[in-house]
Parts: sequence; structure tokens; C-alpha cells
Amino acid sequence: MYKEPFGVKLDFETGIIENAKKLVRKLSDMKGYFLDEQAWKELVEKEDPVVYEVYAIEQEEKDGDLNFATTVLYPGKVGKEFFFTKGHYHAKADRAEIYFALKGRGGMLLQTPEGKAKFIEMVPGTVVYVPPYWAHRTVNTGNEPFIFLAVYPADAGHDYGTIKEKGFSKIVVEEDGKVVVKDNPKW
Ligand code: M6P
Ligand code: ZN
Repeated sequence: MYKEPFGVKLDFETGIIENAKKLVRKLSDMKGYFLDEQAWKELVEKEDPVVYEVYAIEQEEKDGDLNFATTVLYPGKVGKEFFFTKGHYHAKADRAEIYFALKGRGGMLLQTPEGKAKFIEMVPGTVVYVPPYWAHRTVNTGNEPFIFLAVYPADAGHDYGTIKEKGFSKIVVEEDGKVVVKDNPKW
């Protein structure tokens, strides 16, 4: 009936949560995600960098419980596009989420199923509310790891399908040394 409460240490410098399950996403795991396919291929062949790592403490997929995870999103670009996380809707689409930025700088792209998109800048201390039904992807627009904590319902699940096929309606690129959010020409 009662689960055991616990406290764990989150290292603000590295993003590592003790006893967490670690997931690593390399650039080769993200085929088809970036706009410039040639630049993606060249970078994969050259060094296949780690794009991000996730340290997650997850519970059984039950209504009412919570998961939490840190993400360490490395700096880098594919062509002009900044490194980002895959991005997802929740499998239970009406589940919300909270992100809390800890280190580095970046932002979150959010999108409704109809393609209405929004970009929210994130610096250490920024808390982002992801409402039910919005897909979400984080982007590192800086030159150091962008680290944040996410808290989400244990039964939310991940739905990668539509984002993997179509991406977001907006892209985040570097132009003349500036961070620019523009329409995705492939959308
Ligand atoms: C956050 C949470 C996780 C998610 C991770 C990486 O930590 O939202 O649920 O898995 O970011 O994002 P993605 O699953 O889109 O690759
Ligand atoms: Zn989520």
C-alpha cells in the first residue's frame, strides 16, 4: 500500500542524479531528425557525438505517481540547427510536465497537434509549464551543456511517432551568430 519515501542527490554541475537510470542518445540515434541530412551524415561518420543524456528515476506506470529526470543536452549544431532532444507528445496526451533549468542556456519548443508552436527561452532558474496535449523538445542554444530537471506523471509515457515523421513546425538555428526561431521549410 505505502511506498517508501526517499531523497536523492542531484549534482547541479553535472546533472547526474544518484541511482538514476542513464540513457544516452548519440547523433546516430537521431536519423531523420535534423533538417540538413548531409551535415548529419558527415558528423555521424566523423565522430557520432553524444547529443544528450538522461538520468531518470521512474516509477511503475500508474496514475497518480510521478517520475523525474535530468537531461544533459550538449552544445553543438547539425548544419545551422542547434542540438535538440527528440521531442515527444505524451502517450497519455493529457498529461502535463514541469521543467526546471539548472545550467547553461537554451529553450523549449512546444507544439499542439495542429502545429501551433511556441519557443520559450530557458536559463538557470526558469521553470516551464508544459500543458496537457503539447509536444515538447528542448534545444541547446549555448556553448556549454544545457542541464534541466523534468517532473512528469508516471503514466504519461512517450509518443515519438508524429514528431519523428514531421518534426516541429519551427526550427531553431544560428544565423549571423544569433539564435533564430523560424518556420520549418519541411513542415
Ligand atoms: C526530459 C523528460 C523525459 C524525456 C527527456 C528526453 O527529461 O521529458 O521524459 O525522455 O527529457 O527527451 P526525449 O524523450 O524527447 O528524447
Ligand atoms: Zn514529456
